Amino acid sequence: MVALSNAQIENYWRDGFLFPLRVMSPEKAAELRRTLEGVEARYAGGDLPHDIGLYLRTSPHVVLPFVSDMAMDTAVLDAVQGILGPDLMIWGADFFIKEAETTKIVSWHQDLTYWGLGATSDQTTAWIALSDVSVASGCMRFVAGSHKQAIVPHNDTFGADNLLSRGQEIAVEVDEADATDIVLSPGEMSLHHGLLFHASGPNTSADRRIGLAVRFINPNARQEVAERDYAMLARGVDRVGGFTHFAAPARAFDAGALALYEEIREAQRAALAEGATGELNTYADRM
Ligand SMILES: O=C(O)CCC(=O)C(=O)O
Repeated sequence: MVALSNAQIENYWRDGFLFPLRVMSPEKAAELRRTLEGVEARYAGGDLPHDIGLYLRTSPHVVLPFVSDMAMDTAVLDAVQGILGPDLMIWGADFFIKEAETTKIVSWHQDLTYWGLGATSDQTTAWIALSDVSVASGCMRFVAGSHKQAIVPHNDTFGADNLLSRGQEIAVEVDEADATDIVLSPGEMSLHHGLLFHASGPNTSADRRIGLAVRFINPNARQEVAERDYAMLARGVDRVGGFTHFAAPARAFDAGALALYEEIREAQRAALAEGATGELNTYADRM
């Protein structure tokens, strides 16, 4: 696999993001999409403790082997290693799915606002496209260089169309004209820093827009709000030990993984819910 070039690494730290990076073939992306849609169909009947939508939206890598495999794919890890170094852990993962011709959006926000990890650069998000991700289908939009500021104030809007837990929105002016459209083809990915101002619009296209956001940290990251926190070691070693490690699931939704899912959800909710001015969305731990 091809590691990031020095120029790409410099661009990431200058802009706060990097794209497009091809991490798998279009055929492989199509196969993963079929697997995802098979899981959606198989569990639509509600024979799990929570709605299948919750498991996909928050931490699917804990309960679904195809997601942990996707997150730990060599090409993905090689790129992330260029940013975070050789020791990599997966702190979280989220499918962001916007159905065809729907109004769901993501408001302008900085990821690190509610993660309890502080304003650290020891994290990055790898967002992997499993469908066409265009302006029409509601691609992400990034403001270059905005990761160089601290965490700015956010307001909770709790908007019904917002995919975020509190509909959190940056309270300062964001100049939309400065934003870059992060257009991706199936099998491509972007990387973004957790302080970067970003948002995404509605899906006006005739197909679903599907992406998996994998939240990587290195062992220097620290959970500052929740009493304990969890991470999956993806590469290298953890010489710091600030996170409880767990293994990738062996089978979809096995009993051990379902129990672990609840433990992680409970622990991470403590950070996500801190200071909330209302009830979190139904998918209470949406980030
Ligand atoms: O998928 C989207 O539209 C937004 C995702 C996002 O905010 C993130 O991955 O941090």
